[in-house]
Amino acid sequence: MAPVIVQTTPFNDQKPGTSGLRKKVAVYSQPHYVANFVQSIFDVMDGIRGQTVVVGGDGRFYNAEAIQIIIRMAAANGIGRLLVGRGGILSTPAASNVIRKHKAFGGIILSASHNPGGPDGDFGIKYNTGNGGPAPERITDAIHRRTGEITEYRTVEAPDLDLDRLGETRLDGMAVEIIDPVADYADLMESLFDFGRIRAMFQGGFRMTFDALSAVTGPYATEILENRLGAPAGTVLNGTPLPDFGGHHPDPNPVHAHDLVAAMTGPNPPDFGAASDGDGDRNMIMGPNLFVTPSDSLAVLAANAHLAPGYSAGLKGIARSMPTSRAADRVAAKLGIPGFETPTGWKFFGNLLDAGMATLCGEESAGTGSDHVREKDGLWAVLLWLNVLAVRGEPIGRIMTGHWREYGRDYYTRHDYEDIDTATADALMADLRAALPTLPGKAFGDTSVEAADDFEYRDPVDGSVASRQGVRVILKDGSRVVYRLSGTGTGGATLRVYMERYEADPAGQDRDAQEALSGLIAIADRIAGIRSRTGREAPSVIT
Ligand code: G16
Repeated sequence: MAPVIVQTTPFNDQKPGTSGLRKKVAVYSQPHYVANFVQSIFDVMDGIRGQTVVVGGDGRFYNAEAIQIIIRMAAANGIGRLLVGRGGILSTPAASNVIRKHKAFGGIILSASHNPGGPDGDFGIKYNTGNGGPAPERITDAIHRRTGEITEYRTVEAPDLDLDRLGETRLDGMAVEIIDPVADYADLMESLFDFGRIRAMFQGGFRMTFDALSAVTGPYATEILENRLGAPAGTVLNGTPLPDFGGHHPDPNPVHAHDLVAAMTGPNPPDFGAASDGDGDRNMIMGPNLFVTPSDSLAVLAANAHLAPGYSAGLKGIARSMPTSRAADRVAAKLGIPGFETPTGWKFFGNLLDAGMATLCGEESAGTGSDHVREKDGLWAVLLWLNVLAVRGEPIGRIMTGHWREYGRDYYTRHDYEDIDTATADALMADLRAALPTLPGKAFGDTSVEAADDFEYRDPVDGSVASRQGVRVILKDGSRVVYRLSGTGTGGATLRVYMERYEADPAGQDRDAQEALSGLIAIADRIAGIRSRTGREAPSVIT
């Protein structure tokens, strides 16, 4: 079968964002759109010929079509062996694990993560390198440059492969192996956590609800929680992955995970509640009538990780993205280990994990993970929580208040203004940046600005610099406001405003976060003029 060379012309919108190239399905399904991007990956990744590559996606609408295009192109581009998740499905952390376990050259992951799916929803493709993690910016920049020059791509003429049958076939000179998407991942989890103890906790009547939001984690959660850990059938809600996520917005937050929130705030709530997102890398943690912020979750998990067998030797360091609250820094300080502050995007953790400088990483955007893979990992976070709960034998609410009493509480909230006019959002950020030198000393009520900057990160391992990563305003009392535009949306712009205030006094630690932060929320609006510029009276989503 000779490769077919197809002539093409560049698309001018193939610049990867925070995590790969995310676009509406209508954009992705244009002729040559997937092929141009994938050929650009193959062109840029020197040495990929003859190697093993992993392919899988979150199963959303257009996954099946895109994966067949990629398989044919992989054969034409001389890939030696392609590992494909059964049905074309692999959760993002499972794909990271497969890349590492099989020492693959890299992987192509089809996912738009927490973005909505279906014909009118979003689709995405990203490239992960041999360490299992998202490609760093120098590679995504090179891929983007290539998309602007491309004139042809290579494919083979062949019928669609049957992706539902496990085992090996050949396409042209390339071996294609269809692998079980769940087994390796479930084994990895079993190697990190005390399944015996968690099983005993379930046997003792512990109840939990896991909402898979009709997305990719359903089969993983059912296998691990119900089959291996003995949680009763029905523990996993919405456990069948559907191409349109059954109409769910697969973003695990208090707004979109409504079935979970209803269960956890209704009569006789379970002891523990959790949800994951479209591709299985995010997590949401709840207790009865309690939402644990991702920032707090990272801090509590860091303080208790040694209770799980995989982390009993202790942590080497803790890394968090800049907008994530500083709660984890307090734990790092107490443990006497380094704490790192990186830009938003899991790709920035890769070097720290590879160099053995950090063990746990987390982001306010519902991502937590460790050095077991190179992606954030929703079910991993849930299992570490279960391990901690099983060993400590205390309700989650008590663990949270105990943590705040010991370390103080970082009240935290994120306000998202979704789908605002791009020009308005860009102007708001440009004016904020321009105002940075004038902000220090400026008074707001009984406080004033201590410092303000645009976050810049120098990677301590390779020295690469990422600038313009978000505007930070620190007030005299240490409170902080961060402004940045989302890099994962596909329509208009999303302004994210992150606010936090530290409360050391135990008497003040049990308030509602929105109420405790109301003064800071008002200051954040005054500094940036959010309401007057966007015309929005309130954020679209509050987490
Ligand atoms: C992606 C990245 C995360 C990042 C998040 C937020 O998450 O993988 O590391 O924190 O985007 O992005 P933004 O604030 O730019 O929208 P996911 O789960 O969408 O892959």
